[in-house]
Amino acid sequence: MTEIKHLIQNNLNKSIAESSNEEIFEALLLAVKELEERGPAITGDKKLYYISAEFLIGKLLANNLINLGIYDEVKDLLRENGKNIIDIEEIEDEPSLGNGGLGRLAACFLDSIATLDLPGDGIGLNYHFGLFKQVFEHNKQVEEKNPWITTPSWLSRQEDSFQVSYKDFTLKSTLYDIDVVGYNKGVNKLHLFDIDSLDEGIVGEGISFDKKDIQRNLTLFLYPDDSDKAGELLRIYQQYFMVSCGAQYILKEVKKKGYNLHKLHEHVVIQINDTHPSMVIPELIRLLRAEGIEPEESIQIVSKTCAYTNHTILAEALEKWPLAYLEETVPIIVPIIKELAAKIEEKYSNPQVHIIDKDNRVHMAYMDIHYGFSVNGVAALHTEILKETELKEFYNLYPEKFNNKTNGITFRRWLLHANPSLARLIESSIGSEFKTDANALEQLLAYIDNEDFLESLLAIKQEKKIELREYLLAKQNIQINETGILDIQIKRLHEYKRQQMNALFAIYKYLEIKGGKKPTTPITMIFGAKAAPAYTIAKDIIHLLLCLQELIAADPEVAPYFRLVMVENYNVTLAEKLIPAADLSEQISLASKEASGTGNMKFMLNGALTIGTEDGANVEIHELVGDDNIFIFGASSEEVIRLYETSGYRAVDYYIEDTDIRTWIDFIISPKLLEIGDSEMLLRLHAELINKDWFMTLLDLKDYIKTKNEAYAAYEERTKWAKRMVVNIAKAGYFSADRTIAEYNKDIWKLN
Ligand code: GL2
Repeated sequence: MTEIKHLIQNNLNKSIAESSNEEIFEALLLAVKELEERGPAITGDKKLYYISAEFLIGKLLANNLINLGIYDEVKDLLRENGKNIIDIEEIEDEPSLGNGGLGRLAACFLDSIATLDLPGDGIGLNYHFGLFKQVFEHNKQVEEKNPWITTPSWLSRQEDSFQVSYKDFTLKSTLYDIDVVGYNKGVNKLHLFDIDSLDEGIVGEGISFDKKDIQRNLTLFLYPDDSDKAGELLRIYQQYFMVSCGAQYILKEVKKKGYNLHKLHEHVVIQINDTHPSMVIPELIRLLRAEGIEPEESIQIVSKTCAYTNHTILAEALEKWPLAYLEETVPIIVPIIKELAAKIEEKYSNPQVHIIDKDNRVHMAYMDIHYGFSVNGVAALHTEILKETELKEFYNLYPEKFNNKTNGITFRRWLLHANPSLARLIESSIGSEFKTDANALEQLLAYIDNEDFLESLLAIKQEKKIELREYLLAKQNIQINETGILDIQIKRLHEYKRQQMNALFAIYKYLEIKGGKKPTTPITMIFGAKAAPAYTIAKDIIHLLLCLQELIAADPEVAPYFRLVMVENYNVTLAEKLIPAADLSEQISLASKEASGTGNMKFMLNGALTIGTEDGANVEIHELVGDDNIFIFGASSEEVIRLYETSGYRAVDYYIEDTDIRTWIDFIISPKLLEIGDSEMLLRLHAELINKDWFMTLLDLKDYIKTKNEAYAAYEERTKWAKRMVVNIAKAGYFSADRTIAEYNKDIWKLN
């Protein structure tokens, strides 16, 4: 009997055939954990700590079985006993520890770090109810808590515990670890800090709770509503808890290994993922001083240990905490922050680079840049914008600190697990090298004229659409048409990502069909997105999409040709079903605003063609696949930045001057939609688009419609389309997170 079979059997008190799917899932989870415990811990002289508010890790069972190299064995074993591994995978609740791309990136990175055999752990928080669960009621988003921690669980409680001091009280941490197993390699850890005094019972209606009761609410939710002061303070409490526990844990490990704290940077590198963990800098300085290290030296040590990744240029996402708020919550590090700020003020007169601004707000990113040794953006264009525009003054001071690390994704989850049929086709064509070296996918270009290969590729896409149709029908009672083109936009809801532009396309298409112009191939548009609970316009856009879904489905003149659906509670699990089935990948952010995007890479790898702006990593996708294999439209980032600088965009001008645009926008408040929807929400969105439109929807709308019609027409030529799919898959190797992590290690971390 093989090891895994033995372990599963030990955890069941009956045969596999007699056990329920739930029992098998639990036995498998325990068996996998046991194998991981036995696996080799990855060690080395220097270790990375990746600190992040989010780790959007997705379900772990299949992922870990794949990485342990026993997925097929377990699948066969279950089948022999009349069980289907897919049904067992369904049992698992998806961990709710992330929000979007930034959190998913952190998860892909942990996978690649372990796979490349680099010693590197994640540090974060154990949010019991995660982000939130999205449900739709009356065509509106409603938020509910999302409990995901079950027994047994991937979390293993540890002995380590630390004190974290706030102004009025102290909290004692507990630690839960999740194993991170690399592909056929060793094991790192994801450390999630928590408190025992948490009280899940304080959550009332929806996701409401007393934001001031920190000892009971600290780790309830990721990104609790910060639209009022209590919410902002709670976020500071959370962030400081994460970094203080993290820093104490790091120093404990270093001391245990007997390293000299004066040489911390030779043994530790801390990657600060966006600004949520920035307080690790003053906290680590504080702790080193408590260990007896001189004030100035402690600053020098920390500056050689910390590196910062910027993930956005959106001003509202670059955190600036009022100094008064920090004094109210974490006074213990305020003198250090002031000291760090004063040193900069002494050195540089330019107020644009000062950490504390004239309104007494602390700019977390600026602290990271001054007191870290590396600053990176997440795609080539993004890094250029940081250097030339957003962080220009800092680039002038420290050109040597700035570097680019174009994002990547783990092909284990996004190809091997999400699309095993495609992985098999690839393997049968070019061998298995691509599983460990993604660049080997380029060999697929040799198959571009191979009719059998192209047919197989199209057949797999079709198979995935049928699987998706069945899944959505069973899980969400959503009907989609598996014949025709599947056009998908899945990502967080934000005006800069311009789901509203795609909604206006839907309105245009609906009216065109009503006018008698029927598409030759049926069109299915799928959306998936959560809106931040306090983001009013984002919720209005979801409302519009859901109203359009209802309107179109109920219209017999249109429904046979055109469907729009919005999946509920979009998450990693749904992404794994949607992406392999997609034909068209919507990456339509306003140029300059999407730092990178990573969904774009997942779609490409699965043979979807991109319709997108020259933004983020789309630019690099475009370069790799060439003009013929992508649909690019819209204003360039230079044009957009100029328009912002000169206040040269006025949505109302488009509305007044272009009758088409006016028709589509006014449709939002047409009797048909007002009958279905909430007039306040529709009227507000209508007014917003005409009077504000901060992300320039109308600037690119017509070009978008024209380009999407071209893409739909191109889809009709099936063989030509299949060849384009080949190019996209073949060129996706560059976007392996293994490549990204190898670059981080070579340029920043320098782990052996
Ligand atoms: C993001 C960016 O918006 C996104 O473009 C990028 O791909 C990811 C990962 O680098 O980071 N920044 C951010 O705050 N979130 C992102 O997804 N939430």
